[in-house]
Amino acid sequence: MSDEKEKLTIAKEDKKVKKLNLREATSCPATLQMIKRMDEDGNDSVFHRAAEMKPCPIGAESACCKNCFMGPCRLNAKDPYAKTGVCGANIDTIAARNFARAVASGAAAHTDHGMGMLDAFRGVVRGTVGHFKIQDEAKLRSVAESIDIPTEGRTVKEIATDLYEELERTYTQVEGEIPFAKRVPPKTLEQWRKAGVVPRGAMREIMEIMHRTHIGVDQNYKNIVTQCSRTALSDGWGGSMVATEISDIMFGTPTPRVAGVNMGFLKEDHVNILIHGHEPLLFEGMIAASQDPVNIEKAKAAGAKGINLLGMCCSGAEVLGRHGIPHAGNFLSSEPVIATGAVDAIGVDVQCIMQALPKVAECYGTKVYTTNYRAKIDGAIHIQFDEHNPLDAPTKIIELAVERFKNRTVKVIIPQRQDWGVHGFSHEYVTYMLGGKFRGSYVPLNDNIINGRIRGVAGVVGCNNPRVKHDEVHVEVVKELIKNNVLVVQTGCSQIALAKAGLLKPDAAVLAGTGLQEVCETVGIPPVLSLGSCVDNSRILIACAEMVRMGGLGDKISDLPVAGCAPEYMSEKAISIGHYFVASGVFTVFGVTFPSVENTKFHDYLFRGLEEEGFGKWGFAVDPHDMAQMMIDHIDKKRAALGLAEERERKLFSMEDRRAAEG
Ligand code: SF4
Ligand code: MSK
Repeated sequence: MSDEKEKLTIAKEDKKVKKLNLREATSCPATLQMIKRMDEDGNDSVFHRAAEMKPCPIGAESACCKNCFMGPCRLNAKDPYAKTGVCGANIDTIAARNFARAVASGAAAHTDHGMGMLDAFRGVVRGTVGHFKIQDEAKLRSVAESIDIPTEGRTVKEIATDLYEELERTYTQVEGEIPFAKRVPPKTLEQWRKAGVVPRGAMREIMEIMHRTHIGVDQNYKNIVTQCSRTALSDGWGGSMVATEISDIMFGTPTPRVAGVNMGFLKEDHVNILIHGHEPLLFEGMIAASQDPVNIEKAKAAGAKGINLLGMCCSGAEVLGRHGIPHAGNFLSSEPVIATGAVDAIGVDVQCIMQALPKVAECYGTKVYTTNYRAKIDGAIHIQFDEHNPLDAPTKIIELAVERFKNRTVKVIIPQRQDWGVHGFSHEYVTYMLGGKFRGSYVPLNDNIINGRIRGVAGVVGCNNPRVKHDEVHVEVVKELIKNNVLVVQTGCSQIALAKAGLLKPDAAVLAGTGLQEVCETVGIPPVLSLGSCVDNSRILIACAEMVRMGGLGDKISDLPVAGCAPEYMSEKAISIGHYFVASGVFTVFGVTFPSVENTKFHDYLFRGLEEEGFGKWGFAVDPHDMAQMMIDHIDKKRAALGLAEERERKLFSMEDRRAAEG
């Protein structure tokens, strides 16, 4: 190549590659330190790739259809009704179908996760699974009773067998209502029945949505949204709820415990193993294998002081609350944590595992081990996890991690950040903490909402997305909410962001408004409660149902002064979660971008029409303060409708008040 031509090529390349502004990428100091290291080492990360990859504007606005091969058809989001697709599909149909397919994929991910849990539970019930067993019999009984399975005078095996068979219907049933529909407040269920959205079985709903979004089938956006609701509800009150409840029954219902988050929990002198993904089975197997004296001895023989386990993403969020295992970071930290050089093995199962991990692992001398036949990755080593022998794959991974520890060649740099907080709230614990062992109920929560100390409750959940500054939006939304006396409950990567920001500590109550602060100090809780992984959003649904059942806040979920948001979402699962909250009656605000075209009938239906029909509705904002304000306004609207706009508590008049009143 001539000099001139070479210069031109380099100039072109420079123009193409937008430089990543590291400081604007993340508000997490540990992640920043590691992406700087990656940058200096010439390795790219999700942040670098996001800077280089401009989102396709047509796809981003859901104005593109690829549902048949006469297309792809691109409509103009600025003039959405100017054109149709080749088949005549208009913008409302195209956007609704795209949205519906995201709901289907997200719901499938959660329900398949739940199915994985049910597979293991079936093995436990039938005695074909080694090591795992039913650890929480009280939870087994309460879940069984909630769907009318008799428990009085029956053995654990009898109840568990019936529960397994009943919950299998969540997936396979072709007519009728999914079992957990029995937990839905009666007035909400009545409204679902009228609207035709009570799920039959998840497999049927997901199959039907894929059929209805095929070319030439459902071409009425409202009808498509109805099936979105039915499918999303089969996730929230179906697949996700089964996943949560079975995990609690098999591995124990979480109770609050102090646990640590961030990369500072890696230990240079230990064999560090990271578990990343979603289903708790691999992690539970790994916990047991890492405590096996034989495996500990192998690590010591290699010169390590022991085996150090850490979680990542939702796998980590679940065991953080259940067992207090430290958490290394949320979704966008999954590459940076490998760049520490301290990770000796990364075991992954399903969901949110970036294909880039094996390459980053190679750069820092470590390995990624896939363990679920559903999720293999080029460049990773596959060691199949078998729930019948749940310690086998973890033991192999430990052995390979020990080998890597012995042969570490990469300089280890561990960011010195350790953030402590309280994790592991569950709907059961919220009952207990407010009323004690014998008077446990949601009455004190409802009372504090009625008397105005707590303005309302907000769920702040979901992923990270490199299109916005990592963690910052989560943290700012939550700070604004608690300042305004809104109690916040959290799941997934969002709660890890808040844990890193120190808001999961009881002393974070000083950042709350006076009413919420008073409640937190009396009960001894933080103003932000961490509930677990993505599937544990089902705990929020159960809490909403319980608030309705306790009375004083209306008779439907849509009456409650509650709201939800996913400020940095990125996954299709988040769309399914958002839509099951909306269909359940909750106002739900998303950040980053929204997959619909403004000024269209479909968009208006999601953002306004659904509420008119008695459901919740969608909202969208990019700025965290706008997001919080939208939620607060909605909470106030619901309080006003319940007649709670004014503080109801008796106010003692001071002398000054008396003088003012007497004029
Ligand atoms: Fe185009 Fe219609 Fe085919 Fe979609 S289904 S790609 S709008 S022709
Ligand atoms: S892991 S779905 S990035 S919360 Fe559940 Fe985090 Fe979102 Fe994955």
